[in-house]
Amino acid sequence: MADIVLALDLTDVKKAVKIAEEVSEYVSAIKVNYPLVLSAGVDIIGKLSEIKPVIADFKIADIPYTSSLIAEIAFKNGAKAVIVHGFAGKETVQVVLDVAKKFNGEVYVVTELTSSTEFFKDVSNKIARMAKELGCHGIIAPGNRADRVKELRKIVGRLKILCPGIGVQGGDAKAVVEAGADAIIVGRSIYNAENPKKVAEELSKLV
Ligand code: 3DU
Repeated sequence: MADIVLALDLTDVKKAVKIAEEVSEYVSAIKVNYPLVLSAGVDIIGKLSEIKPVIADFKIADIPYTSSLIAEIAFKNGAKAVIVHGFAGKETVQVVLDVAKKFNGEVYVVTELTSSTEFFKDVSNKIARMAKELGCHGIIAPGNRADRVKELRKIVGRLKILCPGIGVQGGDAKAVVEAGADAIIVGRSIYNAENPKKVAEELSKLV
């Protein structure tokens, strides 16, 4: 049994909150990204946290100092977890982890993007190893490539694997869960559906 994380990439704040409320019983967390936070302001993290734990997907990928400031803002505003790009390097991931610890928060590391293989293919496994060695809580793995999820599972052991790329991007929910995902991250297939609640319910039965 896997969880569903709602990727709420809407720029209409009212609609975002409405959908989060509608599907809340079927999702374990809400992932916010730049489109919503830049539209609504950072307070949206706290607001959505009242519905479900929020994962701040800022794909932090800067020098350690700047990265620590971004993580601090996310956690101070109520995020339960942040997402950091593994390619930014060990020092960056470590400072983000240090900030997370202060807030009892979690850190997920992007190993490779669903949309790109050309550069990531050589570093993705290394990033996964680093995430495990540093004691991160999990990784973000490509849900549109179940074979990669399977390989990454072997590397990260019991770390959590969260997989975007389901539905609109072509990934199959059942296949990635069988490959070892702990959660699927789903955005457009839910929030653009005529009946988001129904889609979330169906997905929850599937995984
Ligand atoms: O394709 P969807 O609408 O289900 O949204 C997927 C979300 O996951 C979206 O917020 C995107 O920024 C994020 N994501 C990926 O799609 C692929 C990745 O490799 C990492 C994050």
